[in-house]
Amino acid sequence: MKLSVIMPVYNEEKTIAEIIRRVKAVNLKKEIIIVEDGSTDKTKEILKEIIKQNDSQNDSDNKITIINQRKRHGKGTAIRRALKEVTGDIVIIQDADLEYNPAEISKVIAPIMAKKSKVVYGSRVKGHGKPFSSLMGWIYYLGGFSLSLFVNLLYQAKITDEPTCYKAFSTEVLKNVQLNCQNFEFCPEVTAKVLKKGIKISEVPITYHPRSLREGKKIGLKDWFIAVWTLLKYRFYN
Ligand SMILES: Nc1nc2c(ncn2[C@@H]2O[C@H](COP(=O)(O)OP(=O)(O)OP(=O)(O)O)[C@@H](O)[C@H]2O)c(=O)[nH]1
Ligand SMILES: [Mg+2]
Repeated sequence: MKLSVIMPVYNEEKTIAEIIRRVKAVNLKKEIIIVEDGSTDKTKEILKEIIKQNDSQNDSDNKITIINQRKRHGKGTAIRRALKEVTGDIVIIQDADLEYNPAEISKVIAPIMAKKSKVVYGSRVKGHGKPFSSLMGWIYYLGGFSLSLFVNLLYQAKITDEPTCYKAFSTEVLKNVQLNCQNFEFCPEVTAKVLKKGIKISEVPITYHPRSLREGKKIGLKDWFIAVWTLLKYRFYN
């Protein structure tokens, strides 16, 4: 089975080369689809260099496609754009920072490979057992915890980590979800629509190394409210 790794990228000059190296190191046949949105730092130049090197290596197990958009359109738009290029059997979302560990991708997609699940989320809650050391870490933890609770109440689900980045899907399922998201509401929208189709979301424990807003995190409080609204909207309308 082939894996498609979708990587949305905006201003990640510090981590983009390392995250691509780590994803390539995963021992699976895969394609990496990167959507970069007019970054204002050196991300674009670094990506150009990476694609040059990758093309010269002619590594058919690690095909990299880079889509450069002129303007910032948001993580959700980037994922929807990348989906048009997907040729693999399984899709996973991989952020371009180092918060999630690509060495755990095989573990996350294993239930899909084994045809036991169609959708699997990597759960930081199951992986950690306890929240993080900083105040900011706690705030983000509680934000995520409350969204998971809300999903379980509204959609009769049983998940522990709704806003996790590591969301893996059988391609056929993801391509059949009609997505409208532009920004970080990709997570609540896809969760809502998968559950509404009656598809079970399985979870696998994963580790997490959170970064701060100062270190480049772009999601914020506003996105929590948008997530709540998105979950309500898709529960009661369309
Ligand atoms: N192409 C694109 N990527 C974006 C945009 N905004 C954020 N990203 C990328 O989306 C990923 C997630 O952003 P983060 O700021 O790390 O947010 P997070 O808290 O990890 O968010 P989630 O994992 O989405 O819950 C990173 O790889 C960002 O570079 C955007 O406007 N366009
Ligand atoms: Mg992140």
